[in-house]
Amino acid sequence: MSFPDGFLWGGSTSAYQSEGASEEDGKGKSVQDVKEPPEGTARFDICSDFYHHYKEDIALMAEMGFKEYRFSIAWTRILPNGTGNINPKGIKFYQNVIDECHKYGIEPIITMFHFDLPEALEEKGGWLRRASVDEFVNYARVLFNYFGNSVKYWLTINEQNMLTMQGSIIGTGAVEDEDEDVCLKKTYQKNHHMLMAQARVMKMCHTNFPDCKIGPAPNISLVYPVTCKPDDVLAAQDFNAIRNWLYLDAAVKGIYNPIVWSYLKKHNALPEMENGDLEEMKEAKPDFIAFNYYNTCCVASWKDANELEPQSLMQGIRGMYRVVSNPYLPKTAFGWEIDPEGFRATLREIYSRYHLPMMVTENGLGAEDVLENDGRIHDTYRIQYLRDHIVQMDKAISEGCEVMGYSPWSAIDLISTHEGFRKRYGFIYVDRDDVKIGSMKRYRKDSFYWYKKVIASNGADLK
Ligand code: BGP
Repeated sequence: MSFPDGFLWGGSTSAYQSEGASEEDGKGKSVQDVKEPPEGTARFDICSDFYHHYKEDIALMAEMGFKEYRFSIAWTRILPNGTGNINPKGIKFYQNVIDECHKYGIEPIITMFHFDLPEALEEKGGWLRRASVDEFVNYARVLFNYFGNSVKYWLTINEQNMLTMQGSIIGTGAVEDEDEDVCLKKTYQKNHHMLMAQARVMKMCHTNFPDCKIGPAPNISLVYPVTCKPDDVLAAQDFNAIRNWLYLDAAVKGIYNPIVWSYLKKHNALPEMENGDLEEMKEAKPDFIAFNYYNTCCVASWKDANELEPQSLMQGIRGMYRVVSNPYLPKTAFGWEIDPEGFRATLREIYSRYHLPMMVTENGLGAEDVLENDGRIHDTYRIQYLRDHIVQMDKAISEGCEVMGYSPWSAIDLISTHEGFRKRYGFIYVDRDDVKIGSMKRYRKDSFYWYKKVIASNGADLK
């Protein structure tokens, strides 16, 4: 067992998926509040009602022995219109949450932005406008001013790569245009603004709050070639660059990944930049790399493609690669491949590319858990999933990877990005479903008791 002393065991949530109270105490609307959820899935207005249950929920996290709790701040609770007036009740709420964590010795780890752009900004054009850089920097300044002295760990943007590659599924505004190349350009223009915003915020953090640590939080997972045919290997390198390295090369080294750059250039889709942008990106340095990991993916060269058109950058790019399923991996009930060894491979790869400490900010299994009559939830499949991943993380650490913490998704049940409340991830069951708001009572799942032992033994007892 190789987990270092002080290893940050904990769990994650995001504001828009857990808090609810979407119109309470002066909160403004975010893009998540106005989107139409897929049929049969819950709206994001009540969620797990963490807003009213945070004391109880954090007490349960403390009972599990959490060393950290990673949560996000809703931009619209702090600045209801995205810019302008600060909402004192929003500040108060998050100060209460932070204080409650400290009460139990839990380190709060805050994501500044987790998929919930203020609708007022989206209406003006959102991240497509250069002004979005200043808007995010302004919001981050408010967060540092109020919470910079009580929160040590900060994450800038959750899964910027997923926002870029599948914004329409997440509900954060897909770009639309009849011309595919124009769509591509707009997509990467937004991405450039996020990269610039992140760079400035990392710099601001280090200048003004030298005791704080900050990093990006993309979703990183290795892309495998479907065979050892050189064309498949090149296809895997292409998708690795587009899915993963673009985001970390920019955040850590301040450079644009050359494979992505040449692909954008070929399609006349290079983002517009201002003088000094690339220099600013180079000046900003993260203290660690936070990343979310669920599964690897597998690609084949486009040359062997059949007629199927990829629908998104996540499925493939005509002429380059297409995503295929991996015949060696089992799947969850929701069809997600399960690949613990891929987790280890991903940790190794990130560490050998960037040599920065890593923080795992999401990893977990979504399932339709059943609350038994005796109030128990036997989520053995989740225990199995987490155990297998922890074993591989342990190996990666013993092979020299620096890992600071592990924060599974999710600390408590919450609403999935697009598959509703029935797709549960938590250690703590919340009594509601997609149609009916139940008692909202909290129940400890079997994984709750299991994870408690894992934390108490610093990862030694995984039984
Ligand atoms: C990540 C997001 C989370 C979370 C998780 C599980 O991409 O950061 O917000 O939702 O995935 O995904 P899903 O909810 O689609 O099952």
